[in-house]
Amino acid sequence: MAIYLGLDCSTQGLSAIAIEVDGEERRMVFERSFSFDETFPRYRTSHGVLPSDDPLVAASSPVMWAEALDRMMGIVAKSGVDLSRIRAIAGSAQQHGSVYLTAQATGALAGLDPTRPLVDQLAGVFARAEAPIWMDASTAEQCAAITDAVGGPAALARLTGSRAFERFTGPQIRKYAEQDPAGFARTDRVHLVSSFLASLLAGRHAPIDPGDGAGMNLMDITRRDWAPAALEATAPYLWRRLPTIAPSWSVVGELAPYWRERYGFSAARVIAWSGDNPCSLIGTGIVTEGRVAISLGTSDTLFGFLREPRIDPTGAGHVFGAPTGDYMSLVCCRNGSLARERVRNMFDLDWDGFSRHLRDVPPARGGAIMLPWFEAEITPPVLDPEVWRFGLDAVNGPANVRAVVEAQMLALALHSRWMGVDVETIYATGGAARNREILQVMADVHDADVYQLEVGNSACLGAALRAYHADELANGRAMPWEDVIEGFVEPVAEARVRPVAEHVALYAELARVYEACEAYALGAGSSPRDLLVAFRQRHPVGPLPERG
Ligand code: XUL
Repeated sequence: MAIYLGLDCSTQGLSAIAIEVDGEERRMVFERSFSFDETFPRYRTSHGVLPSDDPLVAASSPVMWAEALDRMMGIVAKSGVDLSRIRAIAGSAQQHGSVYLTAQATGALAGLDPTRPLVDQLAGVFARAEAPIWMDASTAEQCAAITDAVGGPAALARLTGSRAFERFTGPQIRKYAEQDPAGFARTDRVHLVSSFLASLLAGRHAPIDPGDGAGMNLMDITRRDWAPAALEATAPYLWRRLPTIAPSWSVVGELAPYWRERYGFSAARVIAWSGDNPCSLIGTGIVTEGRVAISLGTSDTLFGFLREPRIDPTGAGHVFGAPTGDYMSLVCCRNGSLARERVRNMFDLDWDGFSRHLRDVPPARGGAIMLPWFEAEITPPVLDPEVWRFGLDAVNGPANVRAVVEAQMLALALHSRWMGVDVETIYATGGAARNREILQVMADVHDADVYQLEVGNSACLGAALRAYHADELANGRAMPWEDVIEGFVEPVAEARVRPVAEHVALYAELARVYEACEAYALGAGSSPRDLLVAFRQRHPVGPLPERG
């Protein structure tokens, strides 16, 4: 019976899932996660991010990711999973983050010594000690310069699938090349987090897949290859510093001797890694059009499957490659789990208390709106973080808890309209998808049935499923994706959350108030006061519990 291993290097930690497949019989045989902050305190990360004086800057440590990979492979080796049956390994990683390697990296990757820990062998490999990550918002200037050079936001979006975004790798590379030309001159290869970790496993430079490549503002979205105009607009001689782009199912090579000799793994195939959202697409079973998933993780994302690329005319969303060879649409809100956590902590709650507060307050109560921009926001674009409250004070715990969740759901709904999907079913994934009260708000705002999936970490599961698919393909068996995912991405039937008609109607009205508040806060609309007052007149406010 074959076993496939999926790894997921997220913002806050590393996970592994092993699945076993024997024809119709399929099951998960191993699942483990650890957080970077707790496991590797010496890197001084908070939620996986290095300390920074500039609130717009967010970076992490590529050495820490390497150490985490080494640790996890050691855990898998001792877990009792039969290593000789692991046929292929694929991975998922937070998108957009970049790792800058020197020319020494090629030799170091090829010559990893199994008798010494991985990180001890990476001295001299990094041209830059830190890796900017997707939470970075410090490249507005570089975004503007790249946009100009390519012919405007619409031209860049048509070419690469997105207008310029601060967190995307191209603007990050341009900033590095401008601010540290010596460091950039030392840079022989710029990897994404995904291709960097795949390179460590295979002992050679791995390609970037079109799922993650599309998050760079550098890849031609229709040709699935580097876009020369975007490369030129970004940094000198960039073409020779980038890995190749290859299909998501590419076999990078065999697991390097380091892993086999140090831990006893067999010569499993290493499959190209992809981004966490493209992997989640597979791990939530979205391999056809018309369904969407919402991932409530460090970031909140909403994504769906596309046969052809479709560009968001409002400039908020993205088109990425899908690991099936098709496309996916995505919107990403940065103030996801950390914003929920901020509100929870503000009122001294645990997650049960948070849920209780959500239950206590009726939907759309008083038309209250919070814009939870605790940190710079991606969707809508906000570089000066500020939390706005309309018809809401900062002291009532229950009202604030409901307001933060409602705002997050309303923002996802508003900014995903361009996808043109008539959402009937949503697959919910990510840590907060365990919370039924949050899923009820999701169902009511989107007027859709919401399903929780049996496996919570869909990015990691998606990676394991991609390993299975790619291994079969390499053996000459092209499996339909429906067959690949079967038995693994089952929604928990009893966990279906249905929309409540009365709430759906209320949220349709509240969405207009939300939209006006957002436009006002962004300096693009007049005061939402009249709308809010009218909402309150139609829906008089009942008493509010004073808890919190
Ligand atoms: C997607 C995005 C985040 C990261 C981290 O564009 O920036 O979802 O992938 O999860």
